[in-house]
Amino acid sequence: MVYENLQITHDNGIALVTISREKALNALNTQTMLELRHFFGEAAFELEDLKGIVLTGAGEKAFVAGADITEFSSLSAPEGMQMAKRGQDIFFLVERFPKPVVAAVNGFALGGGCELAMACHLRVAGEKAKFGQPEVNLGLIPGYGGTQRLIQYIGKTKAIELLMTADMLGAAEALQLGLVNYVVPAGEEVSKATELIEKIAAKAPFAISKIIETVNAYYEEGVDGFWKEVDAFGECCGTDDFREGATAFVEKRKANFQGK
Ligand code: CO8
Repeated sequence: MVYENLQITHDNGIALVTISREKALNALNTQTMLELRHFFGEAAFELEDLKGIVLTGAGEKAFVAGADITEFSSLSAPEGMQMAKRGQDIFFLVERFPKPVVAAVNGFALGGGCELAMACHLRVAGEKAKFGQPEVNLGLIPGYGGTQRLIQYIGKTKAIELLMTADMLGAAEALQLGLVNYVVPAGEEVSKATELIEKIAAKAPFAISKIIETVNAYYEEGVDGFWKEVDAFGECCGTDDFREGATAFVEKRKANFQGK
């Protein structure tokens, strides 16, 4: 697939995905959503020696200012359901991606943009970043998982307030509430996100994929996360990397994981 709205670079094992519709504050139109689906569902799996993915928005003003409002102003109820379900499925691809995905939030992360950042495993915010779910201003509610993930990150008390008032959170407050992992000076979001991926890349890749799977399991309806952990722990024990990690500890040296 030829991407119109995603710019992708792949250097030193780190894919930098930039959503590039700067004139519309990187709003997620249908084409962009299709490109995200293709990247996280197919293309990223083919990148050699991938350590992780940094997701950001073009320009200094926005990460993503939401779903593209010009595209959905006349949706019928069934069309709205279809669009929300399709978007949720795409964001699940992000959340379930087996390597770390870090959002580098360089400005507005609103509506679908906040939801996309929340689907990432980690979030680094620039000091000018702003987060919010302003859908009620449009007579809507979030449709790409925002009502669920916002509660997961910051708890019901503050989440329901933000969802009902459409108030925005600044970076410092987002950090204090646990919505983001780090706040950095504007312009340093991508380098901090890259640093986090490099740190994780020194660990055993299979174990990292199992961390993602088991943490996600906590929130999955009908899944026993404790049992999932038992299962995944056993799988890790069957890897060469586990033997290497344990041997390296005994030999007082740094482990050299091979991802096997
Ligand atoms: N969609 C389309 N265009 C947008 C969007 C958007 N979400 N946000 C900004 N733009 C466009 C503006 O229309 C403007 O275009 P133009 O220059 O052609 O007029 C350009 O980007 C610059 O924006 P502003 O001039 O408004 O810039 P300001 O600095 O004055 O304001 C804001 C910045 C505060 C970010 C403002 O643009 C804003 O409020 N944007 C909308 C934010 C919003 O409501 N987001 C939520 C959208 S709904 C959503 O995401 C639901 C997701 C789930 C959907 C489920 C399926 C139906």
